[in-house]
Amino acid sequence: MKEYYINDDGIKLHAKLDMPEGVSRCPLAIVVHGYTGHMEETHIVEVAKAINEAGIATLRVEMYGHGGSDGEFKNHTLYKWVSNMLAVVDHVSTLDFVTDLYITGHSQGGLLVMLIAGMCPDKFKAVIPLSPAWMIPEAARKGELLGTAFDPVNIPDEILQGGENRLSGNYARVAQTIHPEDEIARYNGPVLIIHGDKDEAVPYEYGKKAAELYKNAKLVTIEGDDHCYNNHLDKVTAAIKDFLA
Ligand code: FER
Repeated sequence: MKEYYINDDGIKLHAKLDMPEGVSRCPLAIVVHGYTGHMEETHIVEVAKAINEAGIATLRVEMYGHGGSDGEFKNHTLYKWVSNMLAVVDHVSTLDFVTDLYITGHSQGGLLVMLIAGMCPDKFKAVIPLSPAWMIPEAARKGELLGTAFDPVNIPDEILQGGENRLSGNYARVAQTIHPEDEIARYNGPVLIIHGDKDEAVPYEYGKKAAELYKNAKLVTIEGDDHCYNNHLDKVTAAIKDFLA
């Protein structure tokens, strides 16, 4: 494992590179966490391991305001994450050992994967949104995020208050301008979507709908599983290995 930082115009992004065994050149998959997440969460670690076992290097990265990267959680927005991820894509494009690129991300990281795939449709051999939270922009336009209501026109300075997970109104201002359907339409490559049908945070219907909208998507439903695959993570990793084989 190699640990280092990727620079997004002065913002340091924490990264860990893991190589599969016994290869000098191989594909690489970028792996990203969700909202309040980080690279050591069990589902992120296990997904990365499965990808390594498929002979593909992984670069786990943490976005603005998360894990060991720069920035305060309350100031993170999807634009900052998009800027961060474009810097990560630029970085991995300079790595000599890399033959092909993949990208996977969980929840808000799955939404990020969908946006980046639309922006860089030429870069990836396939993309893997996991339980993608692509309802966030629509929810921000309606004025309800994480079960908390706010005025979507007169957005308050903070939309979530108190505790560690305070969140600036700018999160909602940014999210309101994002239209994931447009980015879905811009990516024609292979897509694997994995979603638990008992997801309490991102309704399963969004995974299903995204798989219908993509031109070339496969949906794997994890029956009886929740947002972070606490019941059947083995089925998630098996589906990823199967798809990459
Ligand atoms: C929301 C629902 C889900 C939301 C964020 C999420 C900020 C993200 C979940 C995740 O990334 O795990 O209303 O608002």
